[in-house]
Amino acid sequence: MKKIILSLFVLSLFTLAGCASAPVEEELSVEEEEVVEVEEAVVEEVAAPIMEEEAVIEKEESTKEAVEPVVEKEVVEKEVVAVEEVAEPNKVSFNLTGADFAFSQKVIKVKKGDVVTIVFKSNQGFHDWVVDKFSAATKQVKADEGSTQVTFTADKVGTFEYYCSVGAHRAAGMVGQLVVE
Ligand SMILES: [Cu+2]
Repeated sequence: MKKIILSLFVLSLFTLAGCASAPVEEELSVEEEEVVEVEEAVVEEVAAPIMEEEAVIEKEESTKEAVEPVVEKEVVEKEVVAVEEVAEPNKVSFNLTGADFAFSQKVIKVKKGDVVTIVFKSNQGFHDWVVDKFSAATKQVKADEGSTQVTFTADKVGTFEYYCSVGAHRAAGMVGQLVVE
């Protein structure tokens, strides 16, 4: 009887072991595969943002390379402009008088870019001082009116006639030459 009970017990153990162990192994292996798959997915998920970051960095670098030379050029141009703006223009002034029918000075010489001021007064009669090329003209003044003046920039090279615009004074010879060198 003991042998039969023992053998039944052993048999039932085998059966139990067989029933129990086989599914457990399968379940474990399924779980392990799932874990591996999840881990791979996580790696891919983590890797994707890194690759995106690298792409962004490359983009930023390429953008910087494209932008930087332009910015430097602009700065250089600005500096040049600033130097030109800071450079004081040369200022020159001439005192002229008018009479019937001539100016006290027949020739006025300046340099291109000079800021020219003509201080004009009449010693006799009614006169003014005009140069069309620079749209410069004093007021017309009488002998007892004191001085008047006009300022302009001589920004063109050449020889330009200045004259008195009163009546026929110009035709009468009330002219001179503004020479811009
Ligand atoms: Cu005149």
